[in-house]
Amino acid sequence: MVAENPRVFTIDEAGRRIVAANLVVAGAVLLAMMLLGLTMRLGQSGWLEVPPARFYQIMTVHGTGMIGIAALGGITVMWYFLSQYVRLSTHILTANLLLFLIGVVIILTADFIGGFAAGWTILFPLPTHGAVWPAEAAFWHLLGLMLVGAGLLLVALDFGRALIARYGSLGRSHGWPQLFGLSNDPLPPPTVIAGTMVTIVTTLTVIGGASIMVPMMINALNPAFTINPLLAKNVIYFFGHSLANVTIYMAVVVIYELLPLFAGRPYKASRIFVAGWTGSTIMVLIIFPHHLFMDFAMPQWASGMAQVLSFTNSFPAMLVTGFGALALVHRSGIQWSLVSGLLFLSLFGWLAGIVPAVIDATIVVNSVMHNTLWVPGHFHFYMLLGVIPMILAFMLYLTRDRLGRSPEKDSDMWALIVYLGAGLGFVLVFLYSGRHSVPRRWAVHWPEWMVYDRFASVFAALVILAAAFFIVRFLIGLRHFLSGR
Ligand code: HEM
Ligand SMILES: [Cu+2]
Repeated sequence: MVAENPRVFTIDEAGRRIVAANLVVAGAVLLAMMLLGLTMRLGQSGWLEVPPARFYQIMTVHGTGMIGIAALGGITVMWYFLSQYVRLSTHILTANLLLFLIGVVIILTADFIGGFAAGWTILFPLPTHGAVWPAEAAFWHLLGLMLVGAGLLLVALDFGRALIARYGSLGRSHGWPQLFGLSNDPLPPPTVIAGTMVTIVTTLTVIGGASIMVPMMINALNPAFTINPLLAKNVIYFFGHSLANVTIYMAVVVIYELLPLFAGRPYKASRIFVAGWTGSTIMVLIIFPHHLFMDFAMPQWASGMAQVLSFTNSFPAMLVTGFGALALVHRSGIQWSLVSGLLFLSLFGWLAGIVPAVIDATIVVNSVMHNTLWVPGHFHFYMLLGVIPMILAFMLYLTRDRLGRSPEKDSDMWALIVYLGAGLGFVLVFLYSGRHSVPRRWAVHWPEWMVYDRFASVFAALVILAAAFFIVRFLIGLRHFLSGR
């Protein structure tokens, strides 16, 4: 078995190849989806003619594709680091990529050719009663989603198998015996604890998603088979909220594993760390009713619980990660480079992005902000400035910024500054527009709103420039990684 806190990560050739393939696909899809995002902003700003039906197809592909690559990139980060502690299957990671690619082709066809445009949230009954597109398009879109989900489920089950083989149970690999004072053994490493959480949450989430998508697919083929829309909405948000969130918990291990390399100190788990992650494991799965505050048929206790838990949900894992990272680098003489810079950017994006999210999860605020651009504002904050920089940091680490590189060689820090500055500008425009009640998911904006949309378009173009720079650097360095040097 490999040492706890390894300073050098080992990976065999098959592993390197599939990790590289995953990241190439993630990088390419990320750029394509960003360009679709820019297209929407340009359409709203009146600078580009985007027919409304096309806008909603683009919106659906963009949202689905982005969550898809956040999951693909996140699970690759997790796989790479977790494989330092437990034996994972490269075949399963390969199967996941194939399922992902097949799913993407089906989704693109269903949306851009079939016309499906019900948004990434596929809320029933819109997908099958869209009127603008045939019900078969919904069937195929859902099938594509199921394939992507099946791939993730396979990887999560492989994680679970490997963790149980090494630690005996998921409770042990989560550090629970130590947390409850039942054992004095050393705690599992942070990545193993996080990997356990990801295993549990991903498995439940994907199964939950399938349990509503299958009935919806039947409904698409046979409208006589009906579904309770409120039940559907609950299950869909159990799936959608948890899946979008678990991508952060997958990718965050890049901080636990790489920051120590720059700071020259190990990142160790503690009982507080385990407690934090345990809190997040439970809460991330039960706070989805904060998406249903406007559904007055929901029991009041569900909304109350969701509001309270939304306040506390993200804090545990986030605080232990944030404080842990600060303690780690405090007076460590950390080496600044693109990778360590992106790691810090991602911490900032995650921590700061939670604030507008929590505000929106407050019932009195939600009743005003619910369908405004505040909502994309908060999730773009922690996705664009949190999860994506974690994945980019991992890409750059693998291919060029290996340890030992002196910081003055990084003449490319401009890309980091542009990404941060323009990314922040982009999400702040969303939030500001939301505060001024600009609705979300409107293809056509009033002229009064267009000035915001134009600022957002310029920021988006700059973010894409910086992201393209990171991804090209990654592609250029890929040979070194593949050859194992
Ligand atoms: C350059 C970067 C990006 C741009 C320009 C962009 C742009 C947009 C726009 C204009 C919308 C529609 C807003 C509206 O409702 O009017 C949107 C929605 C969305 N975006 Fe992005 N985005 C970017 C990055 C991301 C990232 C990194 C993620 C996640 C990893 C993401 C996930 C989503 C999701 C889930 C939706 C909601 C789709 C729906 O309503 O069904 N976006 N984005
Ligand atoms: Cu949520």
